[in-house]
Amino acid sequence: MNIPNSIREFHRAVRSIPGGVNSPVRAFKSVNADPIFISHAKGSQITDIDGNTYTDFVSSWGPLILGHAYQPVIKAIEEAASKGTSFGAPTVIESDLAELIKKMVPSIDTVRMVSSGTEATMSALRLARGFTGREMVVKFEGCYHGHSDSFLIKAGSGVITLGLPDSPGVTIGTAKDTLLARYNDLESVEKLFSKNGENIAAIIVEPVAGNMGVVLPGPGFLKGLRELSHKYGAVLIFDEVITGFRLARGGAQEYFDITPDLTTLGKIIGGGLPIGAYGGKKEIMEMLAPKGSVYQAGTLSGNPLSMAAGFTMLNELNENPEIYDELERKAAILERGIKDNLEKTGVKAVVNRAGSMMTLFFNEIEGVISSFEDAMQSDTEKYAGYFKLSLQNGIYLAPSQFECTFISRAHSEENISKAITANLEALQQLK
Ligand code: KE4
Repeated sequence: MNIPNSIREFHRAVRSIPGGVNSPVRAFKSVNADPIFISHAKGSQITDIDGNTYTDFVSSWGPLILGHAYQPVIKAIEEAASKGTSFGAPTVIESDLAELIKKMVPSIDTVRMVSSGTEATMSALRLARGFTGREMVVKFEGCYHGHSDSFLIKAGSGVITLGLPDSPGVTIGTAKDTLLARYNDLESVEKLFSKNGENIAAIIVEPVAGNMGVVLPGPGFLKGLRELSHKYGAVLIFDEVITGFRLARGGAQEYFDITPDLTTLGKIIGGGLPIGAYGGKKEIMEMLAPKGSVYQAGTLSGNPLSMAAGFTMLNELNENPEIYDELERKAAILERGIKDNLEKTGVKAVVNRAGSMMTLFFNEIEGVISSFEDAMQSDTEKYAGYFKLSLQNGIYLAPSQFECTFISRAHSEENISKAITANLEALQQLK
């Protein structure tokens, strides 16, 4: 890889920014490589500051389901910006986006906009605690819900990517209220409830896990969580920051036909601008200030530029549901091609896919990867080699074994075919 400008800029960045990046996973540490600095992107193509162009399967970690610099989104942002960037006062576009979210996700009676997925999940937990008067939360090993203290316990994404089983700075007082269960293991949840049921405010779950790599819910898992939360009076929170509007117009809850009490959202609903949101049952949401007593606020919540970008992107998805069939078709072709390549080369790996999100695990497990424990048996060194070979072949993948490959509408058949060829070349060098 010829990236002298990125290397120079990284050496510059580390002098002013911790680790040279504003989010850890971007540092390429777990793939033992120097990070590339991006100049620009359009559609499925992303170009670094050395002029190397790649087909992008990171999609800014999920938001860009219609591809980079999608013209109607850019136009909406330009028009909004020309009228001012932030007012700290209500605007019409906030209701436009809130109503569209309600229409696409019927379990959401009202929704509060915030500026990140972390803010959304942190606020949803506070709301669930305020609504139930209880203190504990059940989360799952390997699931990542952003970096608020209560969730940095055996979290996924950058926490496992950097091998941090949990984070310094999270107090014992906080950690004691976070109970850990195993994904796809209902018994592990039932045990927690039988012991602490009367003090568990909420279960929070990624309905399809994307932060230990893609791990799908097994048959009955989500339904079992729904039943348990009903039985014990806990709030069921679906963290759909990744799956929302990605797996279906109504997200994972439509895809699996399970209705949570609260849903957290992000990524796609901001069209690539800073965003988060949480919403759900009216009786719960009404506890939020200023109507209720649970406090949450934000200077840039409902920012008109993020609202304009998000509304434009969601509206496109809502009015063109055939997009999901197209994403499914393209992702299935990529999955099939990779599986054929694994057959051809004999490389031991597992492909997990849900719609247009997937992960190739370099893992010798026989059968399905269905838990954090399974995923953690993956060979991260081999993934690092695969990542670098792919990059050399013009394919930009997540710089971590424990993230997602995202397919967008902007990926052409040719892009997918090229990715399958590049995958074969990389696997042949790895075997
Ligand atoms: P943000 O605070 O990063 O907007 O959202 C946090 C979050 C919450 N819930 C889920 C299911 C998420 O996946 C995320 C953030 N995802 C990671 C990557 N898997 C963001 C990338 C990064 O941290 O740089």
